[in-house]
Amino acid sequence: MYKRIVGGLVLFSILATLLGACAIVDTANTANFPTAHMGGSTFIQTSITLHKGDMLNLVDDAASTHIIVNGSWQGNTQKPATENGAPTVNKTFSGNDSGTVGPFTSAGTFHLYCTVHPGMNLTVTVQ
Ligand SMILES: [Cu+2]
Repeated sequence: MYKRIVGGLVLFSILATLLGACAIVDTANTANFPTAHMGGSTFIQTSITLHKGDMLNLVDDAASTHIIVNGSWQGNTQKPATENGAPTVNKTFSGNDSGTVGPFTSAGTFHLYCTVHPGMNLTVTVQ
């Protein structure tokens, strides 16, 4: 009985160490960069400020597909755009997932939108 408890404790501490190590690796990749969240059909925030060289983290908080590209919605019309100094963005989210776009290496104001949801625009200011 005593042996079983000790064995369980050892196993638990090994698992806790492994999980802890994974968590550290996961956050190290993305923690330093700004994050914009997406809901069911909108960006939760419609603008975000980055520093030159930053990546942009995008988090899909909903069970909703988003396809994020360069350009913007103007009314109900998609206006794809190539903006000088902006990285090419073409990132698909399938719901409750996240991803990174960039890096944004030039200062300026850039526009991203979702091809699925009319009006779903994000303005990225890089300084
Ligand atoms: Cu969308």
